Amino acid sequence: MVLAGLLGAAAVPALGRPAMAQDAEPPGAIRQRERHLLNDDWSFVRGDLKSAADADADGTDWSAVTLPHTWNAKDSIDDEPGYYRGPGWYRRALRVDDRWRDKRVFLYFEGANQVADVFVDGAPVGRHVGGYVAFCVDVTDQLRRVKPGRAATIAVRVDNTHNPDIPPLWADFTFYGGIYRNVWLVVTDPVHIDLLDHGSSGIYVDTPDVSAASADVRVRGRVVNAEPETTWVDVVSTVVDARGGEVTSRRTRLEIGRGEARDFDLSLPAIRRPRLWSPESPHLYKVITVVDDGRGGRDRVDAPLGLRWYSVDAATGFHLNGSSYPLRGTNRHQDIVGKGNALSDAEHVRDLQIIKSMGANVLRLAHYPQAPAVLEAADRLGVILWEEAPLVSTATMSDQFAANSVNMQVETIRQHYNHPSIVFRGYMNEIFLRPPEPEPAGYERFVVNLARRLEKTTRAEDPRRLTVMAVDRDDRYNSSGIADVPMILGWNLYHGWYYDTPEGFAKHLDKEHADHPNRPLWLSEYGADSDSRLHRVDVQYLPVDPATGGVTYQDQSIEFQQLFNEVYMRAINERPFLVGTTLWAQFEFGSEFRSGAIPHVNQKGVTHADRSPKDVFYLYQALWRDEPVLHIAGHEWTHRTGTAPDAPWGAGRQPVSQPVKVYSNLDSVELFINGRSLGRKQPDDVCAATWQVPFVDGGNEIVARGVANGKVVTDSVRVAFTYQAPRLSDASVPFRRLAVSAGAIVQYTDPQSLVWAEDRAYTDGGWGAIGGTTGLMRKWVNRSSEDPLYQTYREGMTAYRFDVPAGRYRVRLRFTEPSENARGNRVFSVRLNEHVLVNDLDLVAVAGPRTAYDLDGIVAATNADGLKVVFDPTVGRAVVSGIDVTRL
Ligand code: GCB
Repeated sequence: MVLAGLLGAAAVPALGRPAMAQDAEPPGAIRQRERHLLNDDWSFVRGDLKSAADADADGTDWSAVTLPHTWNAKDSIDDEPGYYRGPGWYRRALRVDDRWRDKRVFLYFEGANQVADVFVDGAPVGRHVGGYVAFCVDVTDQLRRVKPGRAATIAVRVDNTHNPDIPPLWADFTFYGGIYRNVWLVVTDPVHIDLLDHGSSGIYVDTPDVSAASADVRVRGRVVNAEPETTWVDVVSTVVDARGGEVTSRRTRLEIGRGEARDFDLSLPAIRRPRLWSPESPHLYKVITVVDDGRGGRDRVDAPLGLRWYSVDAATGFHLNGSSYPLRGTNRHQDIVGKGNALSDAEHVRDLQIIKSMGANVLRLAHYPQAPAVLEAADRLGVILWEEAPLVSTATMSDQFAANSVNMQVETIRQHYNHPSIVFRGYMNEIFLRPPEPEPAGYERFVVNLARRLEKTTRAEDPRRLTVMAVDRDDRYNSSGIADVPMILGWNLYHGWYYDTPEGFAKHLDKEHADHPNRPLWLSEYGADSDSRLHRVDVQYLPVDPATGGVTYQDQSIEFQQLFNEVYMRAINERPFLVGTTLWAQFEFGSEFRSGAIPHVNQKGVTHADRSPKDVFYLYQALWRDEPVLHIAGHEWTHRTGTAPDAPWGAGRQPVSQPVKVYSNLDSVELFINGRSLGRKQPDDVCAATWQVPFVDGGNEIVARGVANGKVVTDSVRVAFTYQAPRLSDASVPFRRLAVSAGAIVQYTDPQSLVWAEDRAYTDGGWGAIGGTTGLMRKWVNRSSEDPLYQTYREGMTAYRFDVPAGRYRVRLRFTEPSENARGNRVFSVRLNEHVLVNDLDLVAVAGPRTAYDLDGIVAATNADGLKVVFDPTVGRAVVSGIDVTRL
């Protein structure tokens, strides 16, 4: 859309109602300062303009956008590698209100990724570096040049180009660009509480001493006098309780010269028998600070206040308000796949509610500071936070990188100082994961020194919080000395996923604990990817490659993720020395380069990207919540297939025994299939109970039943089961259809609910592959959303055989070239019995590498031969990803 010409006054939208007007009147009846949300009526163009003045000119293809906005919501999830990293411009008209004539006017951005330059009518008013915290610019002088009632053009150039001096540099999440958080217009009197201290509220509340008996509150801040003469101001800080009643208060008087600012520091009379803040009882007070010059110049800023005290101990973990308090929870990115990082406040709050409903008491904000709405929700709902600066995986050995890193930490601390939910402050994640190549001399020393500097800054800025750093499984953290810098060391461990078996992580933690008995430890990440289209009947650990120590196949089934999390939770519960544990991750999130079963998405979420819980969510709920939890861990496995291998010839369709698991914190649970009880079981130490359930061909109703506090609790799920006879020509089980996911150890359910069975070797009378080896392509598939079907494959087989009865069959074949093979390096022919389906198929030539390619054919089978899909290689080895055989 092209917006013609300069936006005249007539086109300028009216501002909404001041956001704070509905607040209760504070003591002294001074309202909070005027704030207007400025999210509407922006225009956006991706790319650069020659100058800010062009934001006012014709000739650019602007499109209308509403904030929060990112330009990478879609290009980060398409088949094309990479996403746009460069500049984009936003502009908006702002009608200048007559009432602002003697006021100060500011623009407050909650976040823009990652460098933002702000202009008013072409004149620069401020620049901010760093994509994950707020910044504030004073636009008073520029707006004074605009006639009241006329409009100014606000233009913002935002740039998310990779910049070696701005963290984060490389990480497993997408660096979406844009003004992806709220923008506010703030109007104050000339005498006001400072807004320009690193984007903070200007008020810093401390609780130097809190106990059950009493709490000390100290309030610091700075008052600015933009009047043309010296003035006296009264500053009053008052603590009010949840009902608005005054609890304690103190005042002071300041003389402030014209154009000057003065600091104040108020120690309020102690609060006797305070109501404490905890995740179970997140009681909030409020600190209202008012300045008044007695001549109409006034300002007010409110800050949340939660009274709690805590400590950490290497042997006994975390303590809150005097009691041992194991922190159990999760990690979250600000991300919704398809929307990127441009989440509304309501979406942020919903995420926190989900986390709370799972029973988590702690949340690590990975790997950067998150929106104000997140922190407010954590205060209110009761979730302890670990907040961290976005130094991830690597650093640039430059003074500017170090300076930006320190500045980001200072901004984060000052902006979020008053949130009682924040207890932990981090500043690095797996910083030695990807050193620059080649690694410059002195790099390790640089990184360790940067950590020391960040630690020192954090302690100086925020002496009452606890510092923490997350590291990956690498000796370098110990050998370099960086592990000793923070107060707490967090380990991100992926035993059983990227390497080793799941139990390995407990051994690792035990060794660390024994080697460093005075170092408090946190399990900051652990997790496994999953996809609800993938299921594993006999779930087991992944085989470990003896040569590399890595796993040979990544089982992304829902069932493996459950097993993995159970193993971890069992070991976690046995290790009281752990300060905290935070699973990876609460929600699936966008990571452009990722290529699991759902490309561009990190699938380790215990909740899907759309926020629906995976079954494993209930493992945590059962473990962590006191309310009754009873959940069949099979709501995502509603279509199954299988064989009764020992069924006698001619016996018809037999029940097939497959496991069904229930997560519950009830004493005992009874499971039923189609109305028949399978007995009662007691959930184990990780709240799991599993039954072998005889599924019949067709519909099955599974019901779990328990009793909690005298009340019956149930859960149920319907499962459509497709029986496959062990011998396909058994007339008592007329053959219908059989689909196989070549190379897979899991079942795959396609969009039509057809279940593609696990691959297997041919057995007489049945079906399967003759020869060949299986493989898993760790790359996304072009031109299909059925990635998991195409990603697994078998190659080098001579045939797949199906010993079906005589008849006509439709055969659908699914192919992809899994390697970066060039054209001509793999050429093969495919026959359906004697009938040639394709000669000299070269997948790269017909489709390209890693691209879905399908062939269908019809063939007649005779009793003697059944159906053979024969692969004849001309060059290299034949490959196939799926075969679907339907009787016509
Ligand atoms: C990690 C990182 C995190 C990744 C995660 C994963 O160790 O800290 O950013 O997303 O592993 O899933 O690989």
